[in-house]
Amino acid sequence: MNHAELESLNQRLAISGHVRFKEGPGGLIVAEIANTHAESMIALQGAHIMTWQPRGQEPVLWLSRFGKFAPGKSIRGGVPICWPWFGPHAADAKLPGHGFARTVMWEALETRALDDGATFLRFGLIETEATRAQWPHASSAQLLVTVGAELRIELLTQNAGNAPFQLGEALHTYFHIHDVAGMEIRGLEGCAYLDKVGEPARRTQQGPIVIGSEVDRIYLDTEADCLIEDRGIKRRTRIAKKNSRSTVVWNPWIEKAEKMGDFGAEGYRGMVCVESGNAADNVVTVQPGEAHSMLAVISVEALA
Ligand code: TA6
Repeated sequence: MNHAELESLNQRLAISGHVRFKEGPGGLIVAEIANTHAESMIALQGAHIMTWQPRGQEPVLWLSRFGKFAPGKSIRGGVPICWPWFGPHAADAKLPGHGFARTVMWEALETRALDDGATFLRFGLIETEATRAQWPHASSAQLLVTVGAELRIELLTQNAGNAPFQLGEALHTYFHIHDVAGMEIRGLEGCAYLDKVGEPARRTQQGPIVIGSEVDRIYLDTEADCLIEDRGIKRRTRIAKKNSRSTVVWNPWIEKAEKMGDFGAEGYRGMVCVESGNAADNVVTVQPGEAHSMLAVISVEALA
């Protein structure tokens, strides 16, 4: 985006005391939000929420210091959008894992200063020949974000065609934690999950999730809130959700993080992914003319 385009974007959508657009890392255009409740940065590429930090709190999202910020490259951390499929493409392994939404350009469609002091932003995925070649359905995707004392993220998919399509999706959220050894995840006790580490297997969660090695699990048929309890900074992060039947929990641990090359040596210790989505058995059929909306609401509270 050239300077004049950035100027026009700010003329249309900047709101003093809430949001302005600027060139961010790697030359990516970002919306910089700063209001009385929180600060946040959202890249237009992928409508990628990179940061969210409520005032007086440590960052809630983890963003790798070793991430590659470049056009077409997925940002390591924050909230990558997995859409219109989750994981490898069901039929064509050459297509990008987790779909294309997180690496293509989205446009800022709307910004609003809310009465409670929060900031609302709406983004739309920009379709191209390349996206239509991967996803030959008449559809649209929008991301509606409210940055306040909570972070509300709604992923809205419309089927504008005359045939149903199967949708896989996830808000692949990376959470900042003090240290993985001092953290538990509650809310998924008793849930069935697909264990993707080693031989794929179906298992049932016994008790809270404690992480001491690679974890890569798709919890199925659950609409439960998840609670990340971080003893290191005495904070509980709550992930509530609507119209999401899968929750993915992931930590790459040492070897996989090293192989990925954008975690840094100790990055895996300071993060965990808890992803609200619809994946595997829970993919969604969107009927012609229908809209499907998945919502995640992230909030933090003191851990007594
Ligand atoms: O959500 C967990 C997962 O599917 C892992 O298997 C791992 O691949 C992770 O996503 C990150 O994928 P990415 O394509 O962003 O490197």
